[in-house]
Amino acid sequence: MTTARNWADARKYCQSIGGDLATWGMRDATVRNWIVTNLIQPRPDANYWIGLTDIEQEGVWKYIDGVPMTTDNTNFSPGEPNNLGNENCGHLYHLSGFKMNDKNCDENGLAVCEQKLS
Ligand SMILES: [Ca+2]
Ligand SMILES: [Ca+2]
Repeated sequence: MTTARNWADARKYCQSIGGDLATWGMRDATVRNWIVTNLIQPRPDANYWIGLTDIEQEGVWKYIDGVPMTTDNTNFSPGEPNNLGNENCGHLYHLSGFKMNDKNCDENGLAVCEQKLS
């Protein structure tokens, strides 16, 4: 979570440490809120990439583990995702209390990585 990167590089970073951008932890509101409160709010000046994208098909949002977006497993701000100027990557947006937003994948953000425990 330390260096700002674009979405693809954030994903590569997570994979390089044996995980991927966060999926199940973002779907579960309890876990998501814990992450925001304990890991993200202490550094509220940044945006945080998560494993949610409509890069394959515009407007069809999916988690990178293949789970489709629903209203229950996301918390987009009202009016989002809005694809404003072609936004295909999901992040937790510092200007909206770290609710979800779609953002241009080339912009910089920190990575919320997740790792499976075996
Ligand atoms: Ca889009
Ligand atoms: Ca947006």
